[in-house]
Order: sequence, then C-alpha cells, then structure tokens
Amino acid sequence: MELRELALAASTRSQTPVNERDVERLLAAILSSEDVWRIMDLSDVPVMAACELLRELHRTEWLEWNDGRIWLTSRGREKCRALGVQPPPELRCPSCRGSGVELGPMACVAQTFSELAAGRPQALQEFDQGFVDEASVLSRAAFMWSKADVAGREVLVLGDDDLLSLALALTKAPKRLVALDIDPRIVSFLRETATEQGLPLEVAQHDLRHPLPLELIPSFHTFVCDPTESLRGFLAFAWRGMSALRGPGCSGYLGLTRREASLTKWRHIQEELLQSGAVITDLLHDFHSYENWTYFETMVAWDKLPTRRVPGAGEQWYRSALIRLELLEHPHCPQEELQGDMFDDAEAATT
Ligand code: SPD
Repeated sequence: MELRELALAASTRSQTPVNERDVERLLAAILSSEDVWRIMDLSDVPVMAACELLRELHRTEWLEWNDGRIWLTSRGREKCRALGVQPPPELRCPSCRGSGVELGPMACVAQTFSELAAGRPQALQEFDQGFVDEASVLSRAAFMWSKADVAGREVLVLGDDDLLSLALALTKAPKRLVALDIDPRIVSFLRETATEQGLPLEVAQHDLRHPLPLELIPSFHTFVCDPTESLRGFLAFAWRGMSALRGPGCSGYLGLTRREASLTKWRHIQEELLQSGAVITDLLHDFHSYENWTYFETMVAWDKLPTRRVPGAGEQWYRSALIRLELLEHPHCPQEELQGDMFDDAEAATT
C-alpha cells in the first residue's frame, strides 16, 4: 500500500484531512520514540487521524504495538529507508523551552504564582479543561508584556483554567484586569484568591455561547484565551474576544493546537480571523505545554488508540501554539447566541 492510499484510508476513517507527508511525519516520529504519546507529540498529526493511520500501518505490517509502545517492523524500517524518512533533530531551546522569551518581570511573581496555583481546581472533562503548565503561563504573560499589551492596558481573559489572570494580577501591571469563566469552581478560586491576596482582578461567571455583557463591550486593549479546539468553539472564543476590543491596534492572544486541529482547520480559522478585521502578527509553535488531566480513559480518543497507556504527570505531549492577532479595523464578526455542544467535531480527541 502506498502512502497516498494509507493517507486516504486514515482520512476517510477519521474524517480528518491526512496527506502523504503526514504519513511520513508519523513514521519519522516512530523512528524517534516508541511511546504512543511521544509519537503524538513529535508527529504533529491530529490525534484522531494518527490513531487511524497507525491502524493502517499495522494492517500493512509496517509496525507492531504493545502496552503503549509502537515500533516499526523490519518491513516498516525498509519502507522508511526507501522513502528517505528520517527523524528530524530536536532543537528546541532548553532555556526558553522554545517560547523565545525570557520571563523578565514575570520572574518576580513566579514563586507566589506557583504557591497559589497549588490549590487550583482540577481539570473537568465537562468543560474540556486541560491547563497549561506554570512555565507556559508565565511565558505567555511575559510575551504579552513584551508586546506592550499588559502594562497600563485593560486586559480581558476569556476562560481561565490556566490561571493566567492570577499571574497577571500578581504583577499589578494592567490598568484593569477582568477574567470570565463558565466554571463556578474557577470563578470562586480566582475571586477568593484575589480577595485574600489583595489583587486587582475582577472575576465573573460567563458562558461564551452567549455574547459578552454589554458593559464589557468595547473596553479592552487586549484579550487572551485558550479556546476549546472545535472550529465552532474556537471561533466563538475569538469573536467574543474581538468584540471586547476598543478598535484598531488592539490585540488578542489565542492558543491553537495541532493535536486536535488539522491544518485545514487552521486555514479556516486564519481565514475567519482575517475576514473579521484582524491580522496574525505572531505565531509561536508549541509555545504551551499542558499538564496531563485526570480523564484520559473517558476522552473520545481513548477507544481509538491502537495501544493504550495513561501518561504520567511529567510526560507532557499536548502542546499548542500561541497566536497573537491585531485588529486593523473595528471587528465585524458574528455575535449571535450559540446553542448546544461547543467542544466536539470530527477532530476533537481529548473531549
Ligand atoms: N481536553 C484537554 C485538553 C484541551 C486543551 N484545550 C483547552 C485549553 C484550555 N486551557
């Protein structure tokens, strides 16, 4: 079976676009690691597509698996040699973990942030929660600050299981800081922590299926969020955020993963952002690394995995890019009420 047929079979089964280079990227990842989660991390093939592709490669006797490990057969190795597939070197900078920024002023609040975050609510599947690690939060805040989007600015955080608002509030740098979240546990945690610590942070419960409260529109220089990865959900976060901005020159920050979003979905998202009046100024690959959550065995991808193992606490594999956008004009994007499920589409894997 040739690469094109393998890609087509996996694409049809997963309803996710897969091309021949995806097959090669997956093979290169298997040459680098036998661990199923590391392979997901290294390949950048969406998880649901990777699961089907692994099954196709098993059918064709290119690979074997057992207990969360995957390895190439001699036939598979021979195919890789013939195709010229080789694992790329891993060159992520160890000091900034590939973020490209130092912590700068965020270093002063790192210790306190860590102590406060220790009491955080655990991730809930109901809201597709899965938070980034503390280093990712601090790097995101530092990057935003370096772009003049934090100090003296009015900043809105949409959905905050990452506790970014807490890290920003500790700096006391923003002129105004507001965090919205659907989860009453997050709202209480942020509100109580801010009160106890005397931090300048306003917190409110809000379901982003509904337009933002009128009193918040349009009053912010900066919005930031780490949306759910369905196309509908991602755009809802982006459009709600853009509606909160004062106008041209204001900015938004969004996380976007390769794990649950094909590049076809990325293209839809980028087209929608451009059409809404924004331009992408920065796109930083694998900027965020996530802590593993507690609901692996009930997430949708679990039954699709060819071989299963719950990753340990230190085995990070889920990452996302950081996108910064800037408005060129007053945004024109839909703001209607949304109904029903915001989290699932064919590519959703960890919901
Ligand atoms: N379902 C677990 C991982 C999902 C990550 N996307 C949501 C980001 C919220 N911080």
